[in-house]
Amino acid sequence: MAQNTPPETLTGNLDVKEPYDEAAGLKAVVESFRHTLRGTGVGRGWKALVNLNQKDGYDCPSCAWPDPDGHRSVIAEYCESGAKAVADEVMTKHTASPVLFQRYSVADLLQKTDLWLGQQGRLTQPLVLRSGATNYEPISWEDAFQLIANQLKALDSPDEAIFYTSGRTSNEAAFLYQLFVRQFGTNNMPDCSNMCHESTSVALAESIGLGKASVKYDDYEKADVIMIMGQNPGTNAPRMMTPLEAAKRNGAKIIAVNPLHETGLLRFKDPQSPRDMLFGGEKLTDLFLQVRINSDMAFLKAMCKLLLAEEQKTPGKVFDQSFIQTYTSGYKEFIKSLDKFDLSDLVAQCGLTIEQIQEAVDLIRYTRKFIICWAMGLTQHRNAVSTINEIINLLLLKGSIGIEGGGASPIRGHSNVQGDRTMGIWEKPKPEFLDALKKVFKFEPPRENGYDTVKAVKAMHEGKAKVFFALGGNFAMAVSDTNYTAEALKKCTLTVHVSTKLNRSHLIHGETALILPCLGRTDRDIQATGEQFVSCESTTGVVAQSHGVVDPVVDTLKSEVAIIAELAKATLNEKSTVDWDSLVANYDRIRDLIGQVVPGHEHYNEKVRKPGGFYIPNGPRVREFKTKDGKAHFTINTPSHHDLQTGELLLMTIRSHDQFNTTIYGNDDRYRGIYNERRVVFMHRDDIANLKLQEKQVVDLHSKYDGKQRTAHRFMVISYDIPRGCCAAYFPETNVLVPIDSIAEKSSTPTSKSIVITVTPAEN
Ligand SMILES: Nc1nc2c(c(=O)[nH]1)N[C@H]1C(S)=C(S)[C@@H](COP(=O)(O)OP(=O)(O)OC[C@H]3O[C@@H](n4cnc5c(=O)[nH]c(N)nc54)[C@H](O)[C@@H]3O)O[C@H]1N2
Ligand SMILES: Nc1nc2c(c(=O)[nH]1)N[C@H]1C(S)=C(S)[C@@H](COP(=O)(O)OP(=O)(O)OC[C@H]3O[C@@H](n4cnc5c(=O)[nH]c(N)nc54)[C@H](O)[C@@H]3O)O[C@H]1N2
Ligand SMILES: [Mo]
Repeated sequence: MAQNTPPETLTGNLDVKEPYDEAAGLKAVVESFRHTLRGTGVGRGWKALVNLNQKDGYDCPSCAWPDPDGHRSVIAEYCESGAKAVADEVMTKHTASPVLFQRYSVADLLQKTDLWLGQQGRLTQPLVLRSGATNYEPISWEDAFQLIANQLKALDSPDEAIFYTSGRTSNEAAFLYQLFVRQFGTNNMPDCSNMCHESTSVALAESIGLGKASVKYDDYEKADVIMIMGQNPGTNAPRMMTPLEAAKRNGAKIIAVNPLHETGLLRFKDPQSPRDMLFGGEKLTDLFLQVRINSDMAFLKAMCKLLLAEEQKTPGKVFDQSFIQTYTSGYKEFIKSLDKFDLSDLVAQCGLTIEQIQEAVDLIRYTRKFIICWAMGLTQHRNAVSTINEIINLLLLKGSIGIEGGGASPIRGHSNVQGDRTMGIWEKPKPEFLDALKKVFKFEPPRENGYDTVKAVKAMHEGKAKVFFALGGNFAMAVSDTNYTAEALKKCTLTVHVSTKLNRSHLIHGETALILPCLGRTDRDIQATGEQFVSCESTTGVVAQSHGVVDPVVDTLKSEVAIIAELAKATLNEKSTVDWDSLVANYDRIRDLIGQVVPGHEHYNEKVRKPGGFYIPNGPRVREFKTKDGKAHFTINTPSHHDLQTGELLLMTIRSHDQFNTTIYGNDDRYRGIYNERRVVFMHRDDIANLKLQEKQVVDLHSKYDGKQRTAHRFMVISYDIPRGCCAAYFPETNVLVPIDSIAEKSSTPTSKSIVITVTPAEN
């Protein structure tokens, strides 16, 4: 079988040091500059950095954390992670030009690491891998569009095509993309959200009627207690540390719930605060709760039970009874259901003591100003949707939804993943959205639900889908069950990737394959009527402009908007009711159309030009719950047990400090003290001893599911402070272990954070 995974070889240079005890600080600033300026040319790198997240600059491509509502730091609103993402995009020294593809065949490139692939720089020209060919070769834009259009038109049904989206696509490109795909005739629009915060969207829609955060940026600074669950903000949302620090200065308490003592949760130095740089940063976490993997629901239930006891002691003081009566349903049933769960069982499940949980309860007992935030540590489990619903139960008891300084705060990942969904990138579009499309564009949109990512992989396997088109991302590496997913992609007649950088998905291809190079977030975008900007939505629902600032590395790149429009023209011909050229010429015209279709985006052009952008309307924020009965819902959820057999461990697949999803910036994970190696598995020292393994021993990891064994070869054992029975390793290398059928109930998100594995000495 041809290789589908990154090479399973070790660097041989692993170095392990003590984990950091503080995040950011001078070291991060130095790292940022080193990364940005290395290879970018000082002028380009600097220009890119100073414009990052400024009100007239571009939106950081690294994460969906919002910009401050008011003051912004003068130099730049950036962090180490953003600087690395920018450097990755603006690098000029190397370009992945056709010469590279002449020199290396696809088979050669497959032998390279993901780090090496990314280091080849920006893609410069459309490339085609023709049926049976060994190397990609240049193709004109026109021929590329014609080739795709011909294949799409030759399909028996539009549902035989799949159109994936990653989360960097702007609102303007996303809106045009879904319009093209629906005019073509399918809702097969899986996106990275399916693997990310889908569980959040499903849970929040069920319980509070909107799948988005109920907090605003400023709420952080007004909160009394902030509980951070299943998230590593120091690495993955470093700019969130600034309001957390401000909250602390205002007297807030922070609770962290995580199997790992993540550095960013311990202490933080704001690289933009001279005071911090001189005097040392803030101790962030007041109460660290080292839970077992996937025991969060048991922990939350234990909290609810202890809070109920407090409420019974001092009725009306602990729960917000007036909020509960006016705005919620299901309270009585929920309270009654708590009797079914034994407190000591719950406490034992999460691996904490009752005193620790009581401490958390004491912190929130008398306050309503309570925020809970969460990320992948909660969304990627089988019972993820119910766990998130349990978060809402707790917030509803406290009346913490729709008040200043309180609320639900999922922290989204990709910088515009939330906006893409708002623009209609969704395999399950709402009938109202389709009705609006029909009215404005005068066509009959398809009404049947399309494929999510997991269903898309299966459809390709089964021959039900034959063309795979990706607007960004790295599907083959991001989706679970790497070998299964790769085999699915290889069965396609055509795979197409619109990309900024070379990645492994270009090498795991259908019979014919295309790479279409596009402008990135940092690039200036000039069209017929002049320079254009795009817009993005942050995790708190602010829509703001993003202007590219550097000249594209070559002039052959097209914007995502232009690529979609050309493809639509070539595919739909006279069938389309849209004047695609005029939309590309001036993106204001796209925004005018969005304003007619998407609620909250009326007068889009005017509102988005206001400095800092605008908040889109948010029901829960004003206590309007768009559920069937107009109330916020208490739900009854049951914790799930992982009955591990002897020798089994529960694996979570996480990010290192030197990666952005599947883009690897380097082999270090500085905050966790790991240098020069990614193939490591973090284990408790007693588990290492019990399994008769040694520190730094090379092992294979196996998962068994539905009678099938999957193996990830060659990882080095690291003794780490992690609960017994739990272990951690980096994705994407461990995605081979995540079975395609192991998905969350209701959201179908792969269970990337709870995989039962065994660990054995490496075969060779
Ligand atoms: N630099 C950088 N920034 C990024 C990204 C990146 O790769 N690099 N990716 C972006 C994207 S798309 C996303 S979605 C976000 C991801 O941001 P995170 O969700 O922070 O990313 P992960 O590394 O997956 O970390 C999950 C965290 O949850 C914890 N965890 C795992 N399982 C459990 C559990 O069962 N319970 C609890 N309580 N905790 C658990 C882990 O120990 C870890 O701290 O970051 C975004 N920002
Ligand atoms: N085991 C495991 N698997 C996971 C996760 C996990 O925690 N564990 N996390 C999941 C999560 S949260 C997510 S969001 C997914 C991520 O899945 P994806 O979004 O599919 O993956 P990325 O690595 O973010 O995509 C990187 C590629 O996007 C392209 N790119 C970058 N910028 C642009 C741009 O501006 N335009 C275009 N067109 N292309 C661009 C580059 O070519 C780059 O190689 O992975 C998921 N997979
Ligand atoms: Mo994500």
